[in-house]
Amino acid sequence: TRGRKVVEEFITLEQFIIDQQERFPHSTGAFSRLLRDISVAAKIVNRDIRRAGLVDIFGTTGKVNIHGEVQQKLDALAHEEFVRALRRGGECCLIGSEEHAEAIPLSANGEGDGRYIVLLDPLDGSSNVDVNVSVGTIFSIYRLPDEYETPTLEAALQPGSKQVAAGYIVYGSSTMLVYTTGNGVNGFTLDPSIGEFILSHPNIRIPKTGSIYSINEGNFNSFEEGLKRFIRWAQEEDKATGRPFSTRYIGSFVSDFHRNLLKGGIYMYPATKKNPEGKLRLMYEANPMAFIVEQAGGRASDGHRRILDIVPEKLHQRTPLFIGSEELVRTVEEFLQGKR
Ligand code: P6P
Repeated sequence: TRGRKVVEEFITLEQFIIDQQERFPHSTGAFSRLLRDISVAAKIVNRDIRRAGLVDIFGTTGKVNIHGEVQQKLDALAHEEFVRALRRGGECCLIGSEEHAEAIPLSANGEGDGRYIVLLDPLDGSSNVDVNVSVGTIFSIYRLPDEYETPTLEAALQPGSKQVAAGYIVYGSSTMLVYTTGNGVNGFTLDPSIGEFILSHPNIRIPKTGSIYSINEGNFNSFEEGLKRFIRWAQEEDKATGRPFSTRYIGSFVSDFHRNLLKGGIYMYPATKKNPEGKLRLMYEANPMAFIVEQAGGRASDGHRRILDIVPEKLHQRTPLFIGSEELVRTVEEFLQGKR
C-alpha cells in the first residue's frame, strides 16, 4: 500500500452473477450469460444517452410506435442495442418490446437453443431525454416452457408470477442496474472509469410505509371517487402518519419507482379518461416492477388484483398500477374498494 490507495473491496455484477449461479449446481450458465448480455446492452445505451446532447440522436424518427406515440430516436436505438445484444448472446429465443408491434423470434427456423424470453421497455420515459430528465430500461425474463419446441407469442404471455428475473436500468445522475431472480433485490452502480457495474445496494428492502406519492394530478377530475378520497386523505395533516405526504412525479416511471423503492412511497397510474385501461403496460412495465417490489417487501396491484396474478391476453395490454410500500398500496386499495 506504499503511496497506493487501497482499493476498497468491491463486487462487480459479473462476479455477483457467478456467485449466484453457484447456488444452482445444475445451472448451465445460460441464465448468467443472458444477464451479462443485458448488462452489456445497458452500458451501450448508457453511452448513447450520455452523448445524446453531442450528436444528432435527439429528436424523433418521425415514425410512431404501435401506441401512436412519436418514436424518439433514442427509443429506437435502445431497442436495437438490446435486440442486437440478445441475438448475439444466443440465450434468448423471443423478445417482446414496447417499440415493436409483434414479438421478435431470435432463433429463426428452430436454429439456436435459447430457452429464455425477454420482455422489454427499451427506454421508458424517453421524451424526457432531451430535457435532461432521467429515463430507464425495464426487462422481464421468462423461461420458454418445455412443451414449446419453438417460441411463440403465446409462450411469452405468462402471468408475472412465472418470471425468472426482472430488472431495470436507471440512467440518472449515476447509472444503476437493479434486478431480482427471486432471491431478493440488488442494485449495482456503473463505474464509468472501469465500465463495470459495482454492487452498491445489496439486498434492497422498501420501507413498509412512506410519505411520498407519485401520480399525475392533472388527471384528478377523471379519477374514480375512491382515489380522490385517498389523495385528499394524503393531504390531511396527521403527524403520526407522516401526512400531509409529498408528491414527487418525474414523468419517468423508472425514476419515480427507484426513488420510492429506496425511500418508501407509492406510484399510481390509474385508469383515466385518456387511458381507461391505465397507461402502464402489464408485460414489460407493471410485471417486472411488481416482481422487484414484492421481492423488496412491497406490494403491487391494479387496485383490486395482485399484478403478478393477472393472466395476460395481449403483448401490449395496459393495466392500472398502484405500486410501492406495502401499507400505502393496501391503504389506497381500501379507498378504491370502498372500505374507507
Ligand atoms: P403522464 C412515460 O411515458 C410513462 O410511460 C412513464 O414513464 C411515466 O410515469 C408516465 O408515462 C407519465 O405519463 O400521462 O403522466 O405524462
